[in-house]
Amino acid sequence: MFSSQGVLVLAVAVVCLSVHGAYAVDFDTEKAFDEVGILKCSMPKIGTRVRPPYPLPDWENMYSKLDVQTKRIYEVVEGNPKEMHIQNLRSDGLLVGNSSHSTDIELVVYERGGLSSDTLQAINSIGSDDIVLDWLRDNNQEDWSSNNENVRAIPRKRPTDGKLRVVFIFGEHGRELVTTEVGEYFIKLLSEASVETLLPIFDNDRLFVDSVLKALDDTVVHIVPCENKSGRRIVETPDPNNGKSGLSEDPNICQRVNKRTVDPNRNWPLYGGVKPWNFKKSSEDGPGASPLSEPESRLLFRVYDSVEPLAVVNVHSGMHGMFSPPDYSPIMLNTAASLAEVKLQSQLNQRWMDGKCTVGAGGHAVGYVAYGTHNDFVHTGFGVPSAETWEVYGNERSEYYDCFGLFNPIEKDVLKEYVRNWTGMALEHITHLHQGLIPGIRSPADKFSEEVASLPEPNTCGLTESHVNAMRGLSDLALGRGDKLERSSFVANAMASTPTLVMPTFEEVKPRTGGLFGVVASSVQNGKPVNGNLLTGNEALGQSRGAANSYSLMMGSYSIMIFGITFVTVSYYVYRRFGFRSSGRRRPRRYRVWDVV
Ligand SMILES: *[C@@H]1O[C@H](CO)[C@@H](O)[C@H](O)[C@H]1NC(C)=O
Ligand SMILES: *[C@@H]1O[C@H](CO)[C@@H](O)[C@H](O)[C@H]1NC(C)=O
Ligand SMILES: CC(=O)N[C@H]1CO[C@H](CO)[C@@H](O)[C@@H]1O
Ligand SMILES: [Zn+2]
Repeated sequence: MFSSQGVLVLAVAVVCLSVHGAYAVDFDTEKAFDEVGILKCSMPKIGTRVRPPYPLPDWENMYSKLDVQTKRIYEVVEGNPKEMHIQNLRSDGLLVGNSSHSTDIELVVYERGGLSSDTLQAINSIGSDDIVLDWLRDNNQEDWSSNNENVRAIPRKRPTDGKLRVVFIFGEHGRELVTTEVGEYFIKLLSEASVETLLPIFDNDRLFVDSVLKALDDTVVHIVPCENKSGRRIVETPDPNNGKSGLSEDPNICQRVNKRTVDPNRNWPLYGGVKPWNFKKSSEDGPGASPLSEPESRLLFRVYDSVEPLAVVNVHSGMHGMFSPPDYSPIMLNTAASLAEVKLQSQLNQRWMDGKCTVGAGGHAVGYVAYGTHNDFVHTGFGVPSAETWEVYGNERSEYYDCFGLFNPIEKDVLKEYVRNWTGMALEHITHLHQGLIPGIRSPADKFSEEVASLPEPNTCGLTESHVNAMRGLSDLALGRGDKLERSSFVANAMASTPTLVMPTFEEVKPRTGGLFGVVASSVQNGKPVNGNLLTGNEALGQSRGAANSYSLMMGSYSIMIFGITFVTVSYYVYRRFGFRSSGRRRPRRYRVWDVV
């Protein structure tokens, strides 16, 4: 004889058992963050739920298909041959079986006042895929995939205090249509940049518009309006499943990866091929056959190698955010440049996005760590001092297959406002860079400017007490507060005491599943961090050896299972007795259904 409650509990037990089989391991991120002292940050969740049938892009009146957009961009550039140039670059990419996979990108260059011979020479001498193959041959990929001490940035030929060379990348993921709209508008606005055209963007602030134009006089802007053309074409292909729920296959509009299910933002050498601990086979972020195997990554590598930019912005959508490296760790870099950057990003966020953006380390702010990313390699491999990821729009309350609405505005005036605001943001970012506000770019690498020092302390993801202390010390130094020597050594100590949190990888978590209530004790072996371990900066550097701290970072799979059964059973009885009550507590965003960067 079974009561209905009994049947329910039995069903729950079966579900828990099968979930337990599928995900036999878990890693308690929250607990790890608490142990290492990561400060809580602002992660606003933006959006409203839309029910099926889901909206689809209006290609006639609102969004533009790739070919239409490309044609218009050529027209804009050809209308201003003195200041603009466009180059089509091809990569034959890799050979798979008997077929080769090639792709191409457009590279738009803008230099106010006229293209210099130096600029044109850099563009015209962008090398072939051989540049990439030579680098791969000359560099040990095991060093890069473990980010060890042999890793070296490609040396620069140009100084970092001359012309400001910046690169903006749009359309790395096909479904993020709003990004290519921002790119096209940015190109158009640059082509006719003047006091008259910029005043409406900057609220008629003449003084500020003058500083923007002054910055542009000293800047070369490089724009890739659509990095992933084939991914984008899949998204544009009509699909009978589009806009319907209850699908057995992902609709075209949800396409992120390229045709070979490789994500071009996991195909780079830093931590190349490393899978995160919670990697799922079916997931969207395949790293590819090997680092730089994909034609898209190769093309960008060739561009950076020749242009030698000082700043790169990689524009995505799926949420509102502004991130800096690293993507591979939830803890931000503790350098003057990173700390200044998050202060400036927070200011931009208030001004242009009413504070909707999550600001901070990529590996924290998006809710997951990622390996082999574009920005981490741009920062470490090309030594680009400022490598930012911008997430320009997201409806985080949209349903799973509402990919158009999740990644893109669905109303025309909203799209216009986002395009305008992020273009303003881009111009203001360039102005900051030109004014030397990010240390190391047209300014000393270890100092805050007075302007940055005067900005309020940001509520930023991936900061610890050490970051806050370093930020305060650097501000005191810039504003002449306190004893100079004492403050300098305070900053040095704060930076040296930055904790490191090494997240476990897929391979390392797997073998540790054994044991009832399995708890993984972490330790330091010969100064080498064992993954899942929490180390201080000094320990990670191997200066403090053999400290055998034990933390229980993992909840064993059995405890999850038993917890699950108990929780659901108790919840059920509580529900029967008292009904649901809204607790008003926001669940922190962690692991999203679709990846955004
Ligand atoms: C590749 O070409 C060779 C020779 O033409 C053929 O024998 C082989 O089956 C082809 N492989 C694939 C995967 O098509
Ligand atoms: C765009 O910027 C304006 C002016 O700063 C601001 O009022 C508006 O709310 C911004 N739009 C969004 C979507 O945040
Ligand atoms: C992300 C993406 O779709 N990239 C693709 C761009 O186009 C070529 C053509 O197939 C693909 O090889 C890339 O992977
Ligand atoms: Zn993206």
